[in-house]
Amino acid sequence: MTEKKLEQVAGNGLINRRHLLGMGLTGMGAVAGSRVLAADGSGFEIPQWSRQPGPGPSAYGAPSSHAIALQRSSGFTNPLYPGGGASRTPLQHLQGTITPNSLHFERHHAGIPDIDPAGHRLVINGLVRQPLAFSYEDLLKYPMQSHVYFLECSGNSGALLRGAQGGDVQTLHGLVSCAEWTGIQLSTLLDEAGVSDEARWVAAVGADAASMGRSLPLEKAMDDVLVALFQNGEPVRPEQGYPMRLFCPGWEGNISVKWLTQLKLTRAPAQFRDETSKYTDTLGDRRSLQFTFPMDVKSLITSPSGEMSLPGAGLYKLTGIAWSGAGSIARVEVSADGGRSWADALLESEARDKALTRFSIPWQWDGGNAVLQSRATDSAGSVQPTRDTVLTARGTLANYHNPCIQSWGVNSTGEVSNVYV
Ligand SMILES: Nc1nc2c(c(=O)[nH]1)N[C@H]1C(S)=C(S)[C@@H](COP(=O)(O)O)O[C@H]1N2
Ligand SMILES: [Mo]
Repeated sequence: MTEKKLEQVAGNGLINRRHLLGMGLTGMGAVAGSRVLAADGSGFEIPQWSRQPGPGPSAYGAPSSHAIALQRSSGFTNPLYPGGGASRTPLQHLQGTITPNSLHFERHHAGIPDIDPAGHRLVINGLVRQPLAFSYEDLLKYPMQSHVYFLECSGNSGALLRGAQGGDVQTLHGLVSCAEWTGIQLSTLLDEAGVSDEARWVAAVGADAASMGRSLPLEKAMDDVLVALFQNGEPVRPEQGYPMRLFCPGWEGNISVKWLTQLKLTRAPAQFRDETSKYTDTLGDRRSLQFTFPMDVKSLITSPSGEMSLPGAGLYKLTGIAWSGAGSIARVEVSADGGRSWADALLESEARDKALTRFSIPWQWDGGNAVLQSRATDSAGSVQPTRDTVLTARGTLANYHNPCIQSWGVNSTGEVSNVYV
């Protein structure tokens, strides 16, 4: 077999991304291990499953029994906090950019309410010309828009600020997902109620037992916020806010209030619990920043990633996801030597605003130690920072909004783990 020459573009084995674009990797072992057939086609056998018909159609599909059983993972649940908790998306096993609804991460403050849409109302009141109450049926009659957007909890990746040891990408970073959200532009509903001149904020409240509320600046409410009723084409799942949720693109997950039941126009923020005692950013001098909504530019290598193990030296395809609350992803660079040298990754999905982007790059592992990192740049020109930069800027009391570069160490036995460099 002829060995094609692989062009190294950065230290410790990073290969030109163009090899993923038709320059080919055949004959190189680890990535393409395909068998060559005899010219007459002999050696190709008809498998058992092609010899008789299988079962017929089904009512609601399920993954192949041969595919890996994908599962959300949940952490510690607190008995003093019924229904509170989170589950995380298995990023290490997904490809592309859309999170299947069954695997979208969850974060609940008082569990999932069992809402009958026939009895649910969305009320718009406060500083408006005429208060309105919409039923689910009313809302279905409005024109809708569909957009692919990521959703990320601002607590995602917080464990890295605290120096977490070990962990896979799901545990460390699984509070981010991406879906096509379909709904009504919030501005349409607010215009119908007639917003008064003195209104500046919208207090959004959910119908869960937590009555979780957040204050949304009117400017954002009139811009790109949706009242979302559908998620990847089907009604929003109960976990995601059925029958309707607020969706604030690019902003911390907490403000996308689920099970949305009230929008009250006000002069000032309501100072809800989740914008005073939680979801504020405490600085080194113990002052706290409030209303830090946008999510920063960020990326992660999802494979190989923490707790995986590489079978042996050879050629691998590194892949991961990148996103930014400020726009689209312009560039992702990858390093295999802990940030000393960088190479551009291939962007495998279209550049969409406030959505996940998939990247890849080939890597020739020589069997020695390596530190794999990715660094994203967004359409606004912001570059993903290192952990040291984040810790210097935010201090050690910060819990939320950690966009730092993730480092995956690979040792000579092929074990991959979360490391700090
Ligand atoms: N009513 C209500 N809305 C809520 C929450 C909640 O507990 N109750 N959790 C918030 C938080 S902290 C996040 S990160 C997102 C999570 O959305 P998801 O569960 O659909 O992923 O919803 C937000 N909206
Ligand atoms: Mo969150």
